[in-house]
Amino acid sequence: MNKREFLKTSGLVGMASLLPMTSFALEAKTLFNFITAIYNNGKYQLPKLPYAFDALEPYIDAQTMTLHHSKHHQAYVNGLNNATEKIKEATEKGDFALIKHWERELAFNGGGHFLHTIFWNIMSPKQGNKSKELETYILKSFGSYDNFIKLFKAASIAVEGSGWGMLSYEPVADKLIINQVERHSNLSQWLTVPIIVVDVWEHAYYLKYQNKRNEYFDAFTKVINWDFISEQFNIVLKSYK
Ligand code: MN3
Repeated sequence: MNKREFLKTSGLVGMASLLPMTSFALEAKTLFNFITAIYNNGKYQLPKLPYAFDALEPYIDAQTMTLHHSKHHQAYVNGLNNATEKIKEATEKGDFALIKHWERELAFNGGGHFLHTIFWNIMSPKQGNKSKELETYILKSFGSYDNFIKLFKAASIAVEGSGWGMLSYEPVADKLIINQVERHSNLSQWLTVPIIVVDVWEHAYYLKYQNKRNEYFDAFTKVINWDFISEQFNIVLKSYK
């Protein structure tokens, strides 16, 4: 029985989703341990932020965090629930006339919901430390930490329009790679596991940084949560080896 099944059968799912994500994350040691916090009773739901809205000041301002979490992320959760419902209806009726539209909505809002949940967790006012394993993989994949940040920044600030910069584990060559993601779902490279994501949609930085996406990226690096990332990375490696 895995952690999720245990929580379900023991009736703890509802409780777990009410706990602040930090206290839940401390006891759960499974990949993306926030899954029960973002899906409950057949519905996707908005997780609580694992820290206060102003906790990332001065790098990420409280007003941006509040709008970003309670308006933008909530809209993706609503859109995902709606698309899921519409696809279920279409399947039951055998009417797939609008399937292209709903599949696009499903991918867009699902990507939005999952990526934002990772994003909140990979940031923290307390940066923590990179594990030895994560450092080894950064060196092996990019040559140095400095090269990794330079590549991550160059790719992230060059995303065309709205999207994300992403550090992923690529299990075929057993290394880390950087991807750009357009919107929430385009240009994805399947089989990879996202390790760090940076939101470069204007809503993530415009109030404080206006069009200076590069300055926002530099600020983002001051709030990266290395403890969380190292723990997730360790679980990813274990699950593939
Ligand atoms: Mn966003």
